[in-house]
Amino acid sequence: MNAFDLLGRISEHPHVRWNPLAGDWVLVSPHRTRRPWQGQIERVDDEVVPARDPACYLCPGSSRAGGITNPDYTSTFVFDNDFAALQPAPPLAFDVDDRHLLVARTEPGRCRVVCFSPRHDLTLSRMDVAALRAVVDVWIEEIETLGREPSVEYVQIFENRGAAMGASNPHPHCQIWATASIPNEPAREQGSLRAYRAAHHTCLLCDYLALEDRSRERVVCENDAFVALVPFWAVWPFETLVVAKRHLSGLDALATAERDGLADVLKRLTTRYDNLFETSFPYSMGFHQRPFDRAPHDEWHLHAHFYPPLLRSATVRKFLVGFEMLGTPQRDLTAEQAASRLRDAGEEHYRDRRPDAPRAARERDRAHR
Ligand code: H2U
Ligand code: ZN
Repeated sequence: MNAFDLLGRISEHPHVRWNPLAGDWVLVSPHRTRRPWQGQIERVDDEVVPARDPACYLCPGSSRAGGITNPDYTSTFVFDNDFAALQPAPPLAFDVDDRHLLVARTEPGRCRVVCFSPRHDLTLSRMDVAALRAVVDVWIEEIETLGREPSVEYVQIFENRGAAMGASNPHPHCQIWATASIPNEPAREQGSLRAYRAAHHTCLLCDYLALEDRSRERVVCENDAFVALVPFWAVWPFETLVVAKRHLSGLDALATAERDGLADVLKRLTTRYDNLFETSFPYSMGFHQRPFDRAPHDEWHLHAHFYPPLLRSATVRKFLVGFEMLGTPQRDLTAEQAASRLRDAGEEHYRDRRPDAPRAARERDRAHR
């Protein structure tokens, strides 16, 4: 039996799947899903968030820590994190290695905060595509500026959305951390991408996209520039990978139409996420791309990971604990089932569809468009 037919038959049985990017395994236990997925999906009304919150330190005109006042911005707004985890010039520079057991060095870096919108109550899913495109442009400007700094080797853009993922504030924003070395996750991926290229003379993600394009089982949505899919090796229940269709090493290599394509796919995917449990869907997301060490890095293929914690409803989340902390991450729902549910979730936002959506929120949304 060929691999394609075999893969179609494994979905009923416990098995492990290989993650070729991270270089590790995930345990899939699909027989356990018959139980939860026949249950009713709970609907939880979103809390009504005001369009502007005087207590929010990200809103236009607000005061931040240290007494700085935000400008009256009308689109995006970027600033240096007042509580930065990294400093550009740490006071003590050191590099120690005691028998390869006690190893440490200073890590200079910069931390930035990007507000996506002056509106306190929006999310990527509720912003229009033109506003999302402005966010894409800011990301590119930031990586270009930070990537030029001699001490910067990697620029990590990430968004923690929702209290479930530890976001401190509902105001739509992300963070950018520029570091002097490559963080663990992109470093692992770089090793995998390089090894694959050396062995096959092709790109791991280009080859993977071709397989997914043929089967269509795990594709959620796409446009000319990007595909959003549930990776075969997904760990989080509704984890997705947003992959550039063209072999590009970073956001800064996106052509104009591809930048539009990124804004479009982000809007559509986050809308599907919100629709899944009719809630403002929490997640951590971020881009992986080449480091800024001035080497060409042809092995890199631009992509974003979305890691949402929700499993069964707006109130039931997945915990990576027990066997998953000490052994291997495990999932019940298969990647194929998750992709099918995200396809079914549709791209008309539930708040536009649902007559009982909070009235104030509806009116504000209308005023915004
Ligand atoms: P998170 O919600 O992802 O934590 O992002 C908010 C960031 O905003 C957080 O990193 C910063 C915090 O350090 N912040 C400021 O820079 N200035 C402030 O006045 C409050 C919060
Ligand atoms: Zn705000």
